[in-house]
Amino acid sequence: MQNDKQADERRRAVLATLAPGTMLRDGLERILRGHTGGLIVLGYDPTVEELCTGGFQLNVEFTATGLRELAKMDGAIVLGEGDHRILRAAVHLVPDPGVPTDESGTRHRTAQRVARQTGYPVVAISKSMRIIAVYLDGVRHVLEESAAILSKANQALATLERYKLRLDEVSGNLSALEIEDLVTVRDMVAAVQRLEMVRRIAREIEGYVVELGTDGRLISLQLDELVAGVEDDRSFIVRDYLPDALGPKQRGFSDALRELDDLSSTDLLDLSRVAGILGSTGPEALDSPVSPRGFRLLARVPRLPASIVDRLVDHFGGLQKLLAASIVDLQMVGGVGETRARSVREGLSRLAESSILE
Ligand code: 3AT
Ligand code: 3AT
Ligand code: MN
Repeated sequence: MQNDKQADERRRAVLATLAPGTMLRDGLERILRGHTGGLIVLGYDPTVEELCTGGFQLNVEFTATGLRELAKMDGAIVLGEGDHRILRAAVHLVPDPGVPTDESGTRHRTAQRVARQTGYPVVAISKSMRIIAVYLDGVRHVLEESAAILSKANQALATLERYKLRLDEVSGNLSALEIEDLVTVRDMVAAVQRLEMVRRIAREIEGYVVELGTDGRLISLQLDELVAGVEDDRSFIVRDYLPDALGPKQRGFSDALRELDDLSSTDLLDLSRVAGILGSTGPEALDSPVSPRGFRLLARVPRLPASIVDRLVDHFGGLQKLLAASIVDLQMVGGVGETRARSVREGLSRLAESSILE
């Protein structure tokens, strides 16, 4: 799971350097339109040097037009890592023939082998199929046209919107139950589950945004708006309900968040599994009553700094006590003067009024 995540991060980082709007992508598109094909290694070190035979040593600044001109020659182009300086052109690459490849054409076989052998990404632009592909540790990833990615991204955004509506419902319901002190593990876990589902689809859309580069700006704006506060709410809810000390291993707050992250999509649908991560196990765990500490609702009180929220929760120990606290009680907490006490009191009362159970 952790390895999957690292591979995914790396894939995104590489795709970002190849996304529309970058000079590199501009160069690749020019080669594609020029129908010459191309083979480009995105990094140079002694391992790459050993695979290079023939060609020309250049070491010149990268330009998209330069890249396209050089691709008219047979052979491969080698760019520096990061700055993409054009180091060598028209080289014949001779990777170890023992490195496995499932491609058939010589350009693509070479690209896959060089990527596996050197660890650098290698781009192959096919002359016959008119496709740009990047090999990352031997895995082929086709750079699709923005229109195709956009349509997938829009579909995912529509799903996200539906998920978000459902999340707002579940989370509003939880707030109302919290105020009445009627929460069961099931209600709390349902909100955590929905938050996690929204995060996951959002993460998928972030991937499209990376691949879209400058073409993904509108998608990115819509995404930001839909997921505003979701990340925070997820950690507030865990801080609200995670029992203080969880067994001898002292599983803490960040362990719980990571375990939620690592849940498979099937396990995420199982409320008992999610409840387990939040410290409720046993046959009737889902129906047992629980009370929040108050982090999530206090975060909805305007202009209240996180440090004060922490102190308030520390002092009162739970949401019910906070709701019952008078302005004088609130002022007992360090850093809370009369004005702030009043605004906390009013903020909480407003929340209580607005979330009366339907
Ligand atoms: P042309 O004059 O362009 O025909 P060339 O020496 O410039 O020949 P290219 O690099 O254009 O050669 O390669 C043309 C094709 O030759 C590409 C590939 O299908 C085939 N080819 C080249 N090297 C090998 C090889 N080692 N094994 C099998 N096929 C090869
Ligand atoms: P296309 O889809 O036809 O573009 P391919 O994988 O079928 O790619 P080819 O065998 O047709 O590849 O070879 C096309 C060119 O790829 C020929 C040469 O300029 C380049 N090429 C192939 N192998 C190497 C290599 N080992 N080093 C440098 N350039 C190579
Ligand atoms: Mn070919």
